[in-house]
This record gives sequence, C-alpha cells and structure tokens, in this order.
Amino acid sequence: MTQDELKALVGQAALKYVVPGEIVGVGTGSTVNKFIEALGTMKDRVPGAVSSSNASTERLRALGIRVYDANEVGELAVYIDGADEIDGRGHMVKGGGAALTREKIVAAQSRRFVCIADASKRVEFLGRFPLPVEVIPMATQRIVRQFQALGGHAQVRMKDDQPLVTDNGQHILDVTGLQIRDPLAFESDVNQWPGVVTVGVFAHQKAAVCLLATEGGVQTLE
Ligand code: ABF
Repeated sequence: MTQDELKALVGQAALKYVVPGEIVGVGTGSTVNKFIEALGTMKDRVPGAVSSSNASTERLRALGIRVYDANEVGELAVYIDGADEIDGRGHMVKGGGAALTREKIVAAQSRRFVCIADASKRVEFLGRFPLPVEVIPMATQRIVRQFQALGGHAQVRMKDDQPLVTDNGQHILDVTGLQIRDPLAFESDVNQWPGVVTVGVFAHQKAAVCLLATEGGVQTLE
C-alpha cells in the first residue's frame, strides 16, 4: 500500500469514533484530510465540527459540514487529529503543519483524543522529528538560545524566503537535537518560557487512542 492509501485507511477507520449527534473536533494535515473526506459520508449524522486550522475549515465547508467557533460550543466528545510522532504512551510531537496552537486548544476542549497516523509515526522516544514551537517573533532569538542550552538547534521555519506566519500571526521554530525522555516535564517547562505560544509536545493533551495504519490493517493502541 502507498502512504496515501494507508492514510485513507486510517482516516476511514476513525469514523467509528465520531459520536452521532455530537460536534466533532477536527485536526489538520494530510491524514486528517482523508478523515474529512470520510466524514463527508456521515455529515447528516453530526451537527458539525470545530476545526484546528483555516485549511481544515475550508475542506469541511467545501463538503457542506458546518464549522463552529470553539467559543460557541462546550466540551467536545472527541478530537481526531494526526501526529508527527507518537510514543507508546500516547505522547505526541505535533505541529509539522504549523497548526499546533489551535490543535492543542481543540484537544483541550475534547474528552477524547483519537490520533490517526501511519506506522512510520510510531517512535520509542520523542525527538527525532524536529520539534515545532510557535513563538512570538520578538522572543525568537532568546528562545533559540534557551534551546541551545538544552543541546537543541532551533531554526525559524521559512516560507517563500520569509518566516512562515501561522494562523495566529506568529512564527514557528523547528528544533532538532533534543531527546525528550520526560514529555510531561518538558512540555510544562518550555511552556513557561516567555514568548513561547505553544510547544509541539502533546503530553498533557495526549492521545487516548491511536489508530495506526500498517500493511496488515489498522492497529488500535489504547
Ligand atoms: C497535524 O498534521 C499535525 O500536528 C502534524 O504536524 C501533522 C501530521 O500531518 P500528516 O498527517 O500530513 O503527516 O496533525
């Protein structure tokens, strides 16, 4: 199977976690795009979605799925999103798609995080994938030095020769060279640094369920 087919498989498998009659939290990325396509087939059974990015919002609306503002609704039953890395305890690195802040907000508003990914995302320890961190531009160079002190190397993510600007008007640092052995402590620590909007470690908002697409089918890790 191609990676695209694996993503489609797991996107389809996530439908069984959508609660009929309840608004669903929807993440961002190419795996989630497959889930959104699948969600289109049951759109008459859900009142709508809360989305974690402008890109997902556009796709949802194009399928006729209503998108609610997070402030218009209360707790969501389920949030379905991808990841860049996931460990055996459901801790993830996210933000390769630059939507990590809104992803964390919608995840925090949801009772259950269902992570959908292909098997290449499963790791023993987080840190191989460059860690995305959304930052207030004024604080960038100080945060770069703080990561340097931890043995990391942070670079501003660029797009068309300019720093990429997120949906929230901020910048992204991608940090290599980190070994994140204690994701909960790491997330809490970096969150305290002035100018950090969101660190891409999702340990406090970890996945309750991970659907992993493999050649042999979809594995469910709980
Ligand atoms: C989002 O999309 C992100 O947090 C993660 O960075 C990315 C995974 O994308 P893909 O499904 O395209 O690999 O879930």
